[in-house]
Amino acid sequence: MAHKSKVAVRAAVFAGLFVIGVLLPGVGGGSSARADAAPVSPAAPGAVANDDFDQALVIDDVFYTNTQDVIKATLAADDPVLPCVGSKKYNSVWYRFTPSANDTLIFSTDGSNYGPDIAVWTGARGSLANKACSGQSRAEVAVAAGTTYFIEIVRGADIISPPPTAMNLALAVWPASTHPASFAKTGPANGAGYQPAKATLSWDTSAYAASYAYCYDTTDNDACDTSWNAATSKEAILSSLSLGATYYWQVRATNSASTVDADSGAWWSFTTARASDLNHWTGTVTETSKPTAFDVHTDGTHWLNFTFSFAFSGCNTTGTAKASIGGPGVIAGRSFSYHDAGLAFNGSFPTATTAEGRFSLTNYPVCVWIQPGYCCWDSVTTSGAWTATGPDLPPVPPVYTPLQLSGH
Ligand SMILES: [Ca+2]
Ligand SMILES: [Ca+2]
Repeated sequence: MAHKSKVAVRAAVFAGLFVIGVLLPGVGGGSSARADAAPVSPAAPGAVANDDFDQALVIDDVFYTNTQDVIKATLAADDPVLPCVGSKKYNSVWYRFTPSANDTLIFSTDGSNYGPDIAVWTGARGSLANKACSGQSRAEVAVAAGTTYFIEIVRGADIISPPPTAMNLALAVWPASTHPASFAKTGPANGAGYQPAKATLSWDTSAYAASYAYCYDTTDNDACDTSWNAATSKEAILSSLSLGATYYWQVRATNSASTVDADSGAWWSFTTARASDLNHWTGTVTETSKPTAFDVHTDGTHWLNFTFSFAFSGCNTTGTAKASIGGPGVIAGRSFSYHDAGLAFNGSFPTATTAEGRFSLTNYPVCVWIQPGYCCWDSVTTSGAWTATGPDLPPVPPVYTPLQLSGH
């Protein structure tokens, strides 16, 4: 069950999707099923060049990068047990490196799509000595000049669901002394207004960064007056921001070498919508009692805080879950729309006090809690219509038609 949870969590993180917890006691059951591809001979089409220890790809120097599809890679009978995960795991591929100087290196599988584990070995086939092992995407290893290191990358997860059609490995190696690369904040845009109380901060990747931290406060002094909050992904969803307040924020990237601030140290700001800026609209998913709600800026130009509930059926149960997007999004021509990788909705205003639209979910992950700490991940694909009512929408500006000349 732990493995099952690990796989699904990784899949959800890669998809970058919003997930919702639903408590469901007493459902589950462990699984020992394996998703290994059928055995293939080394000469089969699509075979992986460095599948076997004896065909390890040579890392000639760092920095080093290599990408390949390892779905046809296999486990050899004498592949070693990874001490950090307690077994040999699957789809092993091999690299080797003989440094010319003592160094400390980072081996990274960031950007791979199957959650690889990393092990680094010295010695000879059949009697390898483990120097590093990581169930995460990176391993840090002190290497000695003249020693040959064997780097083994495996699929750690017992099951990947749905079964992948490609397992893309992205291996990168760099000295641990490398500073995080300069990077930029992406949203909300600097100076943006009408932000929701659950604003989403986002930023670009900083190459070589191990982690990120963000700070937001209400004092405009290019300094953190609250505290730095750890983040491992490229966004953070804030909560319970004050209405009608201006926030100043910054993100920094850290690794074992140093810390680098985004945008060369420049702080950004955004302002949340005031309560008096917003009209609240409520309704239901059509032909059900499941609620829909969103806010509209009183000038009719933006929506915020769009929420709808949907039914799901999976993990041996049925239930209701909720999807929520803070926005803001633009309302143009009395209509609006939103879509990301797994969720889409649109709406329009037939009258000043009524709204209607549709929503759809595509492989949208929903966590059904089996017991504390473990959830069954359901993948929901559904669609429907919604209707809502609200206080009023500003009148559509009159459309002036050209004066018709008469008499001919
Ligand atoms: Ca192999
Ligand atoms: Ca400040």
